[in-house]
Amino acid sequence: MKILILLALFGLGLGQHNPHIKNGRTAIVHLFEWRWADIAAECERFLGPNGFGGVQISPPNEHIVLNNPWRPWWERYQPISYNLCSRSGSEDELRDMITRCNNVGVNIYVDAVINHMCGASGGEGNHSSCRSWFNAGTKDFPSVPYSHWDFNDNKCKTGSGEIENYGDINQVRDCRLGSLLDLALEKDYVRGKVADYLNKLIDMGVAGFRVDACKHMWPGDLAAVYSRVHNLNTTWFPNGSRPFIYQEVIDLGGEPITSREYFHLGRVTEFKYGAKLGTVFRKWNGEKLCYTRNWGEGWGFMPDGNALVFIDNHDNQRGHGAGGASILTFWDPRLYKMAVGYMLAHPYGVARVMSSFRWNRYIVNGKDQNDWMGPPSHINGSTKPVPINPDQTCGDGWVCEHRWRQIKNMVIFRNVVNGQPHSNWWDNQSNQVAFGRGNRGFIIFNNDDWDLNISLNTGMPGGTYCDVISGQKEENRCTGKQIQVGSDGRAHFWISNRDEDPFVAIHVESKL
Ligand code: AAO
Repeated sequence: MKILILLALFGLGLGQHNPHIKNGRTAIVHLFEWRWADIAAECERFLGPNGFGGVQISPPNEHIVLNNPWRPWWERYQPISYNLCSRSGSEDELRDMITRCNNVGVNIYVDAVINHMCGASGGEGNHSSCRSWFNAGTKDFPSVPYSHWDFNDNKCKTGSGEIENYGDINQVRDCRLGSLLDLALEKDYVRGKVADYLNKLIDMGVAGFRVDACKHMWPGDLAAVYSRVHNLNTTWFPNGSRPFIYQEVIDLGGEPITSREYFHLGRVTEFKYGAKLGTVFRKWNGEKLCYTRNWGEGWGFMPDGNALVFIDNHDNQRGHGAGGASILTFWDPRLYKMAVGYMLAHPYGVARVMSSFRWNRYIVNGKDQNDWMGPPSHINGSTKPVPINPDQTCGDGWVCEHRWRQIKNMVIFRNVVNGQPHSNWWDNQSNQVAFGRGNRGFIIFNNDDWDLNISLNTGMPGGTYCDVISGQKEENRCTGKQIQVGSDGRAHFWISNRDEDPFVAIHVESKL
């Protein structure tokens, strides 16, 4: 019996840190607000062929529909039920997408909003993505069903019923996050409803979950829910595979609730990563790229095996959540490409690439007045499809950072060097640095205001390599820079600080 308990705990503990990514792939892309039909097509035409390991999709459950402001992106974070129809499509379209992505080796990770339902002022009616009736005022969600018994109000001790102080762990977990009706996850009934929702998705073939707002749920309640979740669907995953769990916990220090409390349950989002790397590439607060020699745990980040890392996310690219002004996004493309390239070249963490939509930012006193704006939409509020231009970029306001040559090629770089150690570090004691990944890859950055001109040991086999930043290897030629590596592994690099992309990356599969 004891061994069974250990096995269960062990299974509960470790299995959920593994993203179950296939065929030597490594990176995840967040296709924020994409429709299921577009994700399915993108898996087949781009993500599979270019070695992306998985897609994080927007919450697929029924959510509120708002018109003040008009259809904000954050409708998706106000559940009305666990029916699988949403702004991104129907249950059938979701099922079809999961199958088609799995069939080309691209995993699907669902953004699971299980801490709460809609906002307290959500009103009454059927203004929801599947037209289910609800009454936020009386906490009545018949399509689950949930009633007022299933919410935390009696546990919250603040006057407003909302979180008023992040220094008080009971408030953070038992009161409303921004007036969102807080579910009583200590109740067996509620845990059962949440587990049923997650299990329906698991049985459809998803590989795991990004669990929203975990700071606001007691670890014990999450453990109880996770323990009820099925193993992955054996059509696509080995028997006994536990779902990959990565938990959104914003921990930049200074609060009693820390990421560490969630480590045993799955991976955790490391928000320090993007905030710090943004500061380094912006050269703020005296930060220099040469200081990143010990990047990762050396910078006080969580242990590698627990980390889910990213440069920006759907919140902090528009001033929500955390990270502040240092966060780099597609709005700062030159620095952003370097930061994403650095993340994908470095071995720390499971890396997630952001793929955004454009909105017309309108910043007043440092705050974007249009931070609420939803995805490219038709007049009737429905989300527009993602058109692919002849040059492989996306149209109609979809940014598709994951399709930018520099980022797509660094996703491939990360696959090629997977498992190789961080090696051959060099820096100029300022903002020119280089490092390798064993004998399979090498990258060098010039973020100083003068040219970089140096010969270095790359650790790579001799030969002619195509730089995958300024171009790539096509047939048997380089469309961008060529790097000559001698039989001693040494190569000469010249990078003007005026280059469009002042960094160079080579790997053994970009060798002529
Ligand atoms: C919307 C309206 C609200 C309205 C609500 C209900 O905006 O005014 O009350 O509806 O009607 C998203 C949007 C919200 C939206 C919500 C529901 O961002 O604006 O509310 O959908 O539609 C906290 C949570 C974190 C959360 C983050 C936004 O801990 O989990 O707030 N992120 C997730 C999702 C997010 C979603 C939700 C949760 C809700 O990614 O998209 O909200 O499902 C501190 C705390 C953090 C806290 C932030 C912001 O952060 O530490 O835990 O995040 O404050 O409240 C420095 C500090 C850092 C601090 C930061 C900001 O960086 O180091 O600790 O400053 O103060």
